Amino acid sequence: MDIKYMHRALRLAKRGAGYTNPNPLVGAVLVRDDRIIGEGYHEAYGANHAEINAILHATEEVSGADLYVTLEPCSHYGKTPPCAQTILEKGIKRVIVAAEDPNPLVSGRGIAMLRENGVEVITGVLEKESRKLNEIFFKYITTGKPFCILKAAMSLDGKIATRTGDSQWITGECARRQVHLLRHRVACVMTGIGTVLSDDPQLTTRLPDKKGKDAVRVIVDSSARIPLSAKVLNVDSDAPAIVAVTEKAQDKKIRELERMGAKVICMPQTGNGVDLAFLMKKLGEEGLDSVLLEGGSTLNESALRQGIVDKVNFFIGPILIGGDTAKTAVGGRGVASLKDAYRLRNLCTQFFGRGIMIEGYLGTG
Ligand code: AOF
Ligand code: ZN
Repeated sequence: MDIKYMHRALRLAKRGAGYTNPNPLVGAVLVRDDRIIGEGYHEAYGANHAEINAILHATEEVSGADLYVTLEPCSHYGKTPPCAQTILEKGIKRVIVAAEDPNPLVSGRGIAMLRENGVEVITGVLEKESRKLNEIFFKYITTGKPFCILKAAMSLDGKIATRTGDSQWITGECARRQVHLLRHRVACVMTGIGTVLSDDPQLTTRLPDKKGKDAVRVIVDSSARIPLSAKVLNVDSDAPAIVAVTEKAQDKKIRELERMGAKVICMPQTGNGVDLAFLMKKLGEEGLDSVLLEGGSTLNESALRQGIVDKVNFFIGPILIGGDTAKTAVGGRGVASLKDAYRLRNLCTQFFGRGIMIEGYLGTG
């Protein structure tokens, strides 16, 4: 029973995807006598927390009911009063929690507050699923750095383009739609100047029925070579563009970019190129909790080498391209010895049309 209602709460939580950043996705279900009497989710950043929406939508008195919630109820005064307090006031008798809130302002205090006041609290129900749903929130709230997903579309032999640079389209419609869902989900979409010059992408979210929100477009461009006519700077979007440059960029060009409404961030130059870890920190300070890296082979390799990538989503189309000079998903110098290879864990695969997506996590966390 606990699992059934928590599954429902997780499904509700997902409806907030793309709208709650940098806050978590949370769902809540109120149950009495094996009947749902109220449900809700966190719909948008700054709006009611999930528990409050479930209470507000309840079709009957909630006192004595059970509350299933995918994240520990909060105990702090933030944009809204503490949910744990409302739960106590409403006389809810049992609270079933999927995952403890990693927010240092809460982390266990919500559960403690409920228990101290006589509410039965059960924890860890579908915890893994809840943590995965909020992997962005868990990283961002504990480190202040965005969760970074490296996405690449490639042939079965690992090429992201032919030797002439032709890359449209290696994967099918189904996989491309999934990429647009990812763009909707994250705070930023990031690419390099090489991709802007060769493909002139828009990096906006284009889902059927004009659904979805645009992410902030981030262009890594150390010398500020981006043409003022580039689509990423000119698309009609509520989300701004950020151009990440180094001191190599000319002041005049920086001013021109700023006049067009772009934000310019100046990154330090490191021995190996631009300091992407610094850029991640800066984006985090802007409240941006996640980055979908849609770079070319050079940027992908730098990102991996500098340790900013949390997971990869490799979309593989059922074609073979070949060619010694055709670019692969991860370029640069690469590692010399297999012991230095980037190893992925928690692998999973998914089919998209005739293509396949492989997901894997980096790091040891
Ligand atoms: C949410 N939605 O459903 C729950 C949250 O910025 P505030 O005041 O809305 O508080 C955000 C914190 O509240 C968030 O970091 C998390 O720790 C806790 N729980 N947040 O936005 C919710 N349950
Ligand atoms: Zn709350």
